[in-house]
Amino acid sequence: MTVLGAADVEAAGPVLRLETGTRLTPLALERANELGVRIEWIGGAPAPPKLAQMRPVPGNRWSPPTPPATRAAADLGDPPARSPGTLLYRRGAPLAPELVPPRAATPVRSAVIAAPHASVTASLCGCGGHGADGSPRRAAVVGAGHVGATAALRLAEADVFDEVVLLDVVEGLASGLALDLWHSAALGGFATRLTGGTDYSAAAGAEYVVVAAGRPRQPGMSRTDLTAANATIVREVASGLRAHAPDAVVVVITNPLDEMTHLMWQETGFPPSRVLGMAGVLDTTRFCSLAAAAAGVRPDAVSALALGSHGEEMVVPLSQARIGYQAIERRLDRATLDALVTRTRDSGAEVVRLLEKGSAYFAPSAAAARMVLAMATGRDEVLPCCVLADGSYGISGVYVGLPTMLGPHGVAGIVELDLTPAELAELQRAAASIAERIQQLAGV
Ligand code: TXD
Repeated sequence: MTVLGAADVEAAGPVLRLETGTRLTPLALERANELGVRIEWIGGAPAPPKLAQMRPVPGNRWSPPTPPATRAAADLGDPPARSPGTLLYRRGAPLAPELVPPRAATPVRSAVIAAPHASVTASLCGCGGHGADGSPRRAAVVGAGHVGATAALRLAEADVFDEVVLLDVVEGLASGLALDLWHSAALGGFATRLTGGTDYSAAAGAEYVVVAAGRPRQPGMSRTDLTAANATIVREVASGLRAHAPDAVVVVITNPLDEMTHLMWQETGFPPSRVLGMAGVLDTTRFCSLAAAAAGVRPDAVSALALGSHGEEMVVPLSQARIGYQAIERRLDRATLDALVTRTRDSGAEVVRLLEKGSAYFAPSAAAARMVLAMATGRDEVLPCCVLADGSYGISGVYVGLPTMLGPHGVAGIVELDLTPAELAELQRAAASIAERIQQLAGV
């Protein structure tokens, strides 16, 4: 197989003709995009990549496109629009085109201002709101505690929604915090209106709901110690969402994450593509930061993903991790890597121990906001999310952390990476443990 680099692209002129079987490095693709070099395949387009296969979720609107025979360089990878999250791949590295679903009909910013039903907030400030039908774009966050309030602020600061609604059982808490957060809008430069309350009817029409209601860990507690208390809360929240936000995509944060996400799916009765959990994005960013410190590079130069469960059975497949374009296993020795994975797994407890009261919330809220914004802006990102396994990786019927293509309506597909047999076995063991714990939920 011939592999061409950026220098070959630079020397090619306006058109680069490639024999089938020739590969371009990601940098070469980037360079082709930058220079506007058109790429033509002699004898047909390349076969889909062996590295990863993607399964569409049943009932989802997306299905994998057939690769065209001739593809312009821009179609091979327009970095900002098509790259998956920097958590998984180096910033701007193009996702293999065969894995990229067609861009969803996401409303563009200019549609906001032109929208006939533009709310005062949006029309005054031009925030990126309004759905395809011109209705205001709304997100909700249930649980106005540390994670919830911070997530609401992060969502507002992104200036994508017309309104972010914060809900909590404690009278006055959500409305007080929402008012306080909204008072920062002029300084923060966002137009999203923050409102708060106790009544789920305020979440009506929300496209996305982040659920951060529930007890956090205290020092010495495991995540599963929270199961009974938080299962009651999740059931209550699910009933509110079923009644008032039946079309929302729900992002669960409440611990124990895998079990609570499964419970939310069961209790809402929503399709699995609209119920997902946040843990992998957090665990991944923790690993990236720790690995970056060990390697002496920027955290966003590290690409990796944390799968499996949010806890003891977290799986960080090192075969998929990179620093820049170099396999992480070639950059850091085995002992260092093992120590990094262990520390990542224990990071939540490490923060809990230091805080002495409550658990982490800055990184968790950033992770939740990242998931919501990936969906809301139609960035076609692949992020590690807790999703209902569909047979990929030989796992089905259980919520577990897997690489997930996110679309505007939730889970667009699960990406199957070429894991080593040991990594695959570890992932399957994690799923089996989660399945056992889910069985026990029925009695809680
Ligand atoms: O990676 C992850 N998924 C996590 C999970 C990372 C960090 C925190 N994680 C979990 O999120 C944590 O173990 C908890 O289960 C939740 C929320 O953590 P947070 O630190 O925000 O807890 P707080 O500050 O105690 O806030 C919880 C809020 C509080 O204001 C309660 O009044 C509210 O939840 N609450 C409710 N709101 C609405 N409806 C109901 N029924 C309800 N019950 C409690």
